Amino acid sequence: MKKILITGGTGLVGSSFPNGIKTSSKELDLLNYNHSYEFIKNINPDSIIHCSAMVGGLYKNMNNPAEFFDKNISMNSNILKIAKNLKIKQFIGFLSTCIFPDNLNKPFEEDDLHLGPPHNSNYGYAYAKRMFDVQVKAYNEQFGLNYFNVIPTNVYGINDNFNLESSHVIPGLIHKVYLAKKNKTDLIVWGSGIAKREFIFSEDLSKICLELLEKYNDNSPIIVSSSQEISIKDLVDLIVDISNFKGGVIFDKTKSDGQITKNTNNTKLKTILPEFQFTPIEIGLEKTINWFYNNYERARK
Ligand code: NAP
Ligand code: GFB
Repeated sequence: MKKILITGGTGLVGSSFPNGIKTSSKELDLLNYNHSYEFIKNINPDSIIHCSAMVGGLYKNMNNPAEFFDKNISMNSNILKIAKNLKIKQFIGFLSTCIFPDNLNKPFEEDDLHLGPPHNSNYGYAYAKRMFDVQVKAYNEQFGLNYFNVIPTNVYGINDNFNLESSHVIPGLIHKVYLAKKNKTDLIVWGSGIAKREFIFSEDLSKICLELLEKYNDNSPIIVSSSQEISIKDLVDLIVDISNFKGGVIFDKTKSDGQITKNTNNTKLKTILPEFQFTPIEIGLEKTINWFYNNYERARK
C-alpha cells in the first residue's frame, strides 16, 4: 500500500480522502521549512497530495490580498523544495478555476491559465497559485520530476468552512439558512444571484486525485470539474428546498457578485477518466446539509 501524505488533511478537500496520513498546520506548519522538512523526512511518503493553503471565499479574498499571496507562495515553495530534496516520487498540488483570466469569454482550458489578469477580487491568491504552476513546471524540467497540479472548480462538502464571513457560497448559505430557520428571519443572499458557478463535491475530487495518481502520465495541469454551471439564484432555490426553509429570500445587490462566470472545458479530464460519474449537486447538497445540521457544534464556523 502506497504511503500518501495529505497536507491540509483537516480541511474540506484533505479530509475527504478515504485514507492517507493527514496533517493540519499544528503537526505540519508549511510556513516553517526546517520543521516541515524533518517531519516529512521521518514519514518518508511515496506520494504527497498537497491540500494545505490559505483558502477563502470571495469576500475573504477581497479583504486579504497580501496574506493570501504571502502564505500560499511560502507554503507551496516549501513543500515543493522538500518533495524534491527528499526525492518524493509523486506529487499533486492544487490550483483553482478562479485563477483563470477574467475576461476570456469562452470556457477555460488548461492552456489559458496565464493569458490575462485574474478577476481583481482574488488577485493575491490567483497569482500565488499561478506561480505554483510555473514552479512545478520548472522543477519537473530541471530535476526530471513528474509532479502535477489539478485545477478544481468550486469545491463543497462535509467539514467545509461554514464561517459566515470567510466561507464560500455553499457553506455560507447553508449556515445562513440554518440561522434563518432558527431565528425565523429572512435569508440574505449576497449579490444579484445572476453569477454562475460550477461545483464539485469534495469526495468526487479526492476520488479523481487518487485515480490520476495511478493513471495520469503527463505533468501539465488538469481541470477537475463536471463543467456543469448553475446560477447562484438556482443554487439558493436548491438549498432552501432541501433545508425546508419557508422564510423570505432577499438578494443584497450592494454586495459583489465576483466573477460572473467561471465556465470550464473538462475534455482533458474526460479523456483520462471517461467513466467518472460526478455526484449530482442535489445529492451532494443533501449530504452536506444533513452533516451540518447533525454536527453544528463541531463544524468550522
Ligand atoms: P480548507 O478547508 O481551508 O483547508 C485548508 C487546510 O490547509 C487545512 O487543513 C489547514 O490546516 C491547512 N493549512 C492552513 N495553513 C497551513 C500551514 N501554514 N501549514 C500547513 N497547513 C496549513 O481548504 P480546502 O478547501 O480544503 O482547499 C484545499 C486545496 O484546494 C487548496 O489548495 C485550495 O486552494 C484548493 N481549492 C479549493 C477550492 C474550494 O472551493 N474550497 C477550490 C479550488 C481549489 P488547519 O486545519 O490547521 O488550519
Ligand atoms: O463562493 P464565493 O465566495 O467565491 O462566491 P467565488 C460565489 C458567488 O456566490 C458570488 C455569491 O457571486 C457571491 O456573491 N454569494 C451569495 C455568496 N451569497 C453568498 C454568501 O453568503 N457567501 C459567499 N461566500 N458568497 C472564490 C475565490 O470566488 O472561488 C477563491 O475568491 C476560491 O479564491 C473560490 O478559489 C473557489 O466563486 O466568487
